[in-house]
Amino acid sequence: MEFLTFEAADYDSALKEVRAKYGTALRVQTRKDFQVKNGVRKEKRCRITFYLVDTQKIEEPVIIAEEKSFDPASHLNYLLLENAVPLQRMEQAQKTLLQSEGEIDKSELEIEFMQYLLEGVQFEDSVHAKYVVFVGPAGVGKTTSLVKLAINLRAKESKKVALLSLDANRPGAMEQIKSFAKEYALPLFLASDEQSLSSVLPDLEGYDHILVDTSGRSSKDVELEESVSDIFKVLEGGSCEYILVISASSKFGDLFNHLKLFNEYKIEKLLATKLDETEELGSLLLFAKETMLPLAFLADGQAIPDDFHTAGASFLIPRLKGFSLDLTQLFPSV
Ligand SMILES: Nc1nc2c(ncn2[C@@H]2O[C@H](COP(=O)(O)OP(=O)(O)O)[C@@H](O)[C@H]2O)c(=O)[nH]1
Ligand SMILES: [Mg+2]
Repeated sequence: MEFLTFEAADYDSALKEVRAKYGTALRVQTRKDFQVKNGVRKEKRCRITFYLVDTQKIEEPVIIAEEKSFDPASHLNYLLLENAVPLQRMEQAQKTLLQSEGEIDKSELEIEFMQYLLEGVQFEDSVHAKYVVFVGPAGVGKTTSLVKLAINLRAKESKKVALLSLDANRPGAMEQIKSFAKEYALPLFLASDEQSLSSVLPDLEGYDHILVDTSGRSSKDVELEESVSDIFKVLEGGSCEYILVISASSKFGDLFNHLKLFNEYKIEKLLATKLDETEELGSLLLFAKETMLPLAFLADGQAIPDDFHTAGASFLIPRLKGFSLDLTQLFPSV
């Protein structure tokens, strides 16, 4: 690179003249302002040092698009849709989030929306009772999640864990849990009525946790489940907690229906499955918030035991959609 110098009465004229001679592809490196004597008068001068730039490498000027004025209502609508906030709650969300007087910018609105979804959602990351009963609709992922939880409790908390299946009569169900028990070396006990349960109870004494698998229930087969209810009465003599297993991709209204199917039990917490099948967390989060049932565990795939996590904001927040904020930055360790 070659440096050239040029001198003129002032900086502006020096620049103007070198530009006239060399074009605009030049960069001024230094500028020196000084005075020279011209007879009795002193004259101002300016000397610049400059170099010519390779015009081929000159970057295209960046045209900064004029930023459109921010419209909170339409951005909020976008966030509500992206996260599938149920229609029944849209108006409430709009009222809550757009009421503040004064300007709100995009980041503030996004933070407030995130708080709206998460505030009030409780998390609980373990089980406390001896008998942990998994209930929920058929096919939601009860058996798979129960095996994942058993492996986790054994590996991470060094608990002595056994499985108890009350789903012994349904074709296919028995083979499924037997093969899981064998593959992951988990002790398995079976009971189909009050009597058979009473006979296995003494064998269950030495375990910290017995994870109880049940058959799914739909609104049609409540009566079929009467015998299982009797079994639960026996279990409730010991310490017993119920976990409702729900699918993250279920509709908001259906989640409440699923809870209703088990309303004779005191559901204490939630396990949400199939987070890999949906990117929309609105229904799940609002359901957890409104029922005040803590989210305990999350499953995001079929792999046993890997696709299983204790529930927490650090898992859920980065999965929210439509944000211009980088949500992973809120939880740098994730
Ligand atoms: N994609 C996905 N599939 C799952 C998940 N959890 C369970 N499954 C699958 O859902 C199906 C039903 O699971 P299962 O545990 O038998 O459900 P159950 O009838 O409630 O006991 C099986 O094919 C599981 O592998 C999950 O988190 N994600
Ligand atoms: Mg099952």
